Amino acid sequence: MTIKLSPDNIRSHFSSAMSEMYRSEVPLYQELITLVEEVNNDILAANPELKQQLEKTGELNRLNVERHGAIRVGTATELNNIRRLFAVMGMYPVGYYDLSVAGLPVHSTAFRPTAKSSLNKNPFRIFTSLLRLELLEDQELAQKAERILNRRQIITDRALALIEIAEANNGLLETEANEFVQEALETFRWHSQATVSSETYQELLRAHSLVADIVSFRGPHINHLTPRTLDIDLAQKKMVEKNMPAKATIEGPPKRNLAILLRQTAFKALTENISFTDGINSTHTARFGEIEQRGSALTPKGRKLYDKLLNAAINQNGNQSSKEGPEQYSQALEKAFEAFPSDYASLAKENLGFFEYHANKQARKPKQDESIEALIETGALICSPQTYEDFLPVSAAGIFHSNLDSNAGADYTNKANQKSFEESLGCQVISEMTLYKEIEEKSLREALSILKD
Ligand code: OOG
Ligand code: NI
Repeated sequence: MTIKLSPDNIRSHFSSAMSEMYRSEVPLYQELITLVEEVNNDILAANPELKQQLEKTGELNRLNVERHGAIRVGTATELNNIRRLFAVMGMYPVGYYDLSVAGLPVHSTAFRPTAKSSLNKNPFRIFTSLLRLELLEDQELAQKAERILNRRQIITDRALALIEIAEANNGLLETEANEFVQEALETFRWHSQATVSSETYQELLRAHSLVADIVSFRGPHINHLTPRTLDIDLAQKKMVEKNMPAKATIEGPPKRNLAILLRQTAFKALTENISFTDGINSTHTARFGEIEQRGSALTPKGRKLYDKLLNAAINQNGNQSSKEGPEQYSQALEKAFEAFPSDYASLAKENLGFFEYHANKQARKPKQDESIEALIETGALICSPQTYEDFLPVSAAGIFHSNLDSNAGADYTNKANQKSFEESLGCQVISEMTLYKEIEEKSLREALSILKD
């Protein structure tokens, strides 16, 4: 048989294989999945309008399989190969995230599907960070770290061979794809045996705990997998009730009637036993659990307003971890976001959000020159908000920090370098704003042509 398995199908298989692996590696993750499923079922039962909206946008079916994860790689070659690996599953680098502003020696992108139909099939995303050894103060140690990294190969020989086959043949046959999923999984597996001595590990840890996590192991272990909840406040409450070590504050916008962008919370990294090459045993904290609630994607104008209000709340209150405490931060955040419209009509009118359009097939044909607004008004065109499919740098920094125990406050003051990141990656990152705009325009064109038929 020469039937190829589509990248969408390979991604679905991979996402469920990864979820299964993480479930067995981190049992608390399974508890989180169960908790989120319960919350989602309750919310859908109590909220038919939300259910209808998710049905309309095709998101209801993906809800129970929707996950994102994160990895951290050490070198340009690793990032480049990871890009090729994800491309086999239809995942492409979207967005550039500079985390140096938050004192983290990494910059990142998110590999994810880009077409609406692929997102709805399975929106599996991997937030991928590249270590920036050039930012470390101790350049001698940076060189040592580089030598260690250059010795490892994070993708198996067979996976690399299958990537080459996929590139040459424009896809994989089903048997090849099944093998690829198993081989690719190896890259993300946890290894409790470090590749360095305890002394080197301590040195790396002193430079930055992220450096120790990235350099000391055989590969970029998946450090969390995140299910999507429809009510993060309720899920957070349940996490606390179940004595999960939940983070004190929810990252992102405050709780509002109209969900925008992304809200996230996590349970803190587990302390796990590891052993070094000199036989000494110790512990390492890297892997954690996270949940997210997704809301409307914002236009550049909407995003600018979001950033302004978020910064106002942060500046007013120090930051979340300051002495002021999480309560005060929440209040400052809620107050600041009163300036953000809280209904979809205003979001659309003020050009703050991205939407998608569907034709109401029962509607009458549009009259000549009938405006979009009029078609929406009469119910011929149905306009739904697009879900935000990406990440937020300030939130990501908050998640990183909640899982790092030392020297998280290093000051690299704004060293964004998208160009160097793209050179390592081997291509440019895709602009998320362009994707949302294209989905909006295409859905409008299609809906209008259905109505006119
Ligand atoms: C990634 C942290 C960022 C998110 O959802 O924003 C993240 C990491 O810790 O490697 O996962
Ligand atoms: Ni995450």
